[in-house]
Amino acid sequence: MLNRTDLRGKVPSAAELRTTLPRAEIDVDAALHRVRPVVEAVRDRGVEAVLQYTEQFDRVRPSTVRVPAAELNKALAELDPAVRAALEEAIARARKVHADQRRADVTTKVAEGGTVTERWVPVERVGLYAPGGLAVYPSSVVMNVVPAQAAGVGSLVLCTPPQAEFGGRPHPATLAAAALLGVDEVWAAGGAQAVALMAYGGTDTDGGELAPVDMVTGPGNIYLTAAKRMLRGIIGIDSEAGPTEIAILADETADAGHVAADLISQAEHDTLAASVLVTTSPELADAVDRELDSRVAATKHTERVGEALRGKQSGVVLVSTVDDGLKVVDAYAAEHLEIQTANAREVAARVRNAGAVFVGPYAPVSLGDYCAGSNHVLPTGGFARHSSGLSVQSFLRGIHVIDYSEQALREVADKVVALANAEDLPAHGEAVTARFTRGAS
Ligand code: HSO
Ligand code: ZN
Repeated sequence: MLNRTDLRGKVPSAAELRTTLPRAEIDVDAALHRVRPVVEAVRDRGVEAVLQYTEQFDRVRPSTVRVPAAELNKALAELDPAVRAALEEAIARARKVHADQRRADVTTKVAEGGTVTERWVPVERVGLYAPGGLAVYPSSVVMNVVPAQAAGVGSLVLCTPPQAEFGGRPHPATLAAAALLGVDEVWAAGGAQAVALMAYGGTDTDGGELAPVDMVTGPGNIYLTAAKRMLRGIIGIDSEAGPTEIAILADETADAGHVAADLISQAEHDTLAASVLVTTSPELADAVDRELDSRVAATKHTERVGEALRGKQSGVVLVSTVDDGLKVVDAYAAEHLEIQTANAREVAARVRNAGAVFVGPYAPVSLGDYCAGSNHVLPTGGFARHSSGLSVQSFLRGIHVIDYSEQALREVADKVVALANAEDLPAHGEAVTARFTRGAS
């Protein structure tokens, strides 16, 4: 069922691998053409334009963009107790991990009387996006809100699409997750119009003020990503999220049923989702194919999963050794990477590029999606070569505080002057010498 690439005995360079390995082509620039008029309309006409596009894309017109607090409380009160307990567990574990990510301010003594402090300050107001569409994502509310709160972000708004079947309000599970996390500002808007509204702000139909944010984070479809790319600069953004990806590095010790189940689990998100198996064992690849045949037929979202697995972005890569497999998965830089080999911990420690690494037979990606404590907003499309997943750090800015005494400045003055002159910027040097020249004011 899965396409095969045979790299046994001949693993190409990382640069070549990047072009050979299966990967979805996502043309965000092409989506920009569709998104630009939406963003400009929201900038110019505010909520009126948001509601116009909401009617067009979501087929519903909410009475207000802001969801009343009573609706949040009602959604929480009516939430299935088992789902509530699961969300509480997910929140508690995520809070535990993210609390440990907080960086302390550091003061470095550079010279006698001269210090540089890096002071970590949270972003003031953040907009978090939770998608609707093919699935509902209360878990993504958790993954966005927890690090922002742990960073100390004072003002949070959650934006998520309204649903026709809930009378123009977002899905109740999403509202309930917001309520559980203590987020009381929720706006019912989706896609590019939501990002534009968060960036520019607006006035709600009832006169309520929707204040602009400094930063927008959270996953969404290609139009949401295009809007984030377009508005970057007016707002900060997290890394651009594409369709989800799972890569599994496995040897003959892996369980074919588990491998198949995990490949299917992420294929369930999207027809463009990528499921890639990198293995030293052709026998395992054959067994996984057999498992996929029966499991794909039996799973709820058969069509979507089948399309994702047959797509050019998914497949099996055969390699001679686990070392070669590591070269392949490093070049691929998957959003999620499972290591299902002998000595999985040791192999996992050698991975250089991945959004998150799942070690051994009992750490499936689904665990990380919900309840591991790790974050599931992770870099896709090979961005794991240079970017990290969402964390407390995403919501902090490091401000350098420079504090030098007269004597400390005097000691380094001639160095500043020499460098300023070398750059033909003598006024830079004069700003220092002015402080030590007689009669200077
Ligand atoms: N695997 C997705 C996150 C998710 N899965 C949410 C289920 N719900 C991207 O990491
Ligand atoms: Zn998932």
